[in-house]
Amino acid sequence: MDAGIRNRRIAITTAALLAVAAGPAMAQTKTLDTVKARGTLNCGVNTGLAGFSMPDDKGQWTGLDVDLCRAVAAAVFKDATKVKYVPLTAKERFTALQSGEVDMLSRNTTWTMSRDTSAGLSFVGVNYFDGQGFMVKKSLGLKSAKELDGATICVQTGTTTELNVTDFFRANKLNYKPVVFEKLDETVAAYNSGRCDAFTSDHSQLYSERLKSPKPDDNVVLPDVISKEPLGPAVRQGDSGWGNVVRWAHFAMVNAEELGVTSKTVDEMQASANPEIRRLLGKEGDFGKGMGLDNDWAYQIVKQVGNYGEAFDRNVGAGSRLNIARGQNALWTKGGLQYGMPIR
Ligand SMILES: N[C@@H](CCC(=O)N[C@@H](CS)C(=O)NCC(=O)O)C(=O)O
Repeated sequence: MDAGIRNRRIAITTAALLAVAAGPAMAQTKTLDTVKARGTLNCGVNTGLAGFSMPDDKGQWTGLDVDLCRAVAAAVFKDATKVKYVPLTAKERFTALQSGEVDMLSRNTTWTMSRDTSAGLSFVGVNYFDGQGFMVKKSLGLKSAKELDGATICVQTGTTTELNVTDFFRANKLNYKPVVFEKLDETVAAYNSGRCDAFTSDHSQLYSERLKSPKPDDNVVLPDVISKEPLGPAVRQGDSGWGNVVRWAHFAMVNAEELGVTSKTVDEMQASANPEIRRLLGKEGDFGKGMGLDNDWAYQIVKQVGNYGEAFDRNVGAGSRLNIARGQNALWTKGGLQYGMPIR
């Protein structure tokens, strides 16, 4: 082998080894260390979406997305209350994450390729599988979105919703007139006042807004699902150590549900002989340490926030006013898509 090539190979190999050696350590000195030093998690959430993220009159936030912020705080600080909620509109959310104003986004945000690649974000999971639909006045007597030819449709800017609605009408060779707003309140108000025939958004949001509307029963959500909207948390690109914390906080909740570990049973489950439960709860292995946390990281999540099923039920499911069926958000063992990667 020619000496020049050999030297180059050695140099490349050395650089690769150094990168591998530096990789995990570097990742962990980023957001995780910043968050630990600050003592609170800055979590970007929706400004107010029932079931997902909503402040009450005392400023207490609840919702499925809020619970993910709480889970991360429980894993990092052993205290789910150490969260500063930063309400963000659809348009503001990505700059807030990119600029460092928030450490993570947990805000009904669809994981798309452009956002995950060129927008500087990194999606780390899906905490709610959704799809876009339409809400219309019951008095119109419509049965399907394909009957919306010529309709005026209220839509919010800065969302995937805008593009999907264009695609849907184009693909079905139908016409429509978009009325676009920057804020959700304006969009919904325009629909409620009769300025638009339909309001289009993710199905979960349609149910949430229907509930808030002056006369919920006057509105129907059409059965059509015109897109895939995998909603999930995102972190900044290039911060994989921090991404791991958020990703595994979600998986811990899903795995806990699958293993039957709830906020009520988690203490007694610490004595379980089931190896999967023992690893989840930090009784065996160093799974927390591998992320820069203590090994009871998932115990704290389940104890303080609950498993995924508990969070789903109380926020959006059978135990909530929204009463949304588990559907695609059921565990994979029950015909759904929620699947926690194994802790081992
Ligand atoms: N999942 C879609 C839509 C998410 C979204 O932001 N929806 C709007 C309503 S269509 C919303 O939540 N608005 C609340 C706000 O901007 O304050 C996306 O990621 O683009």
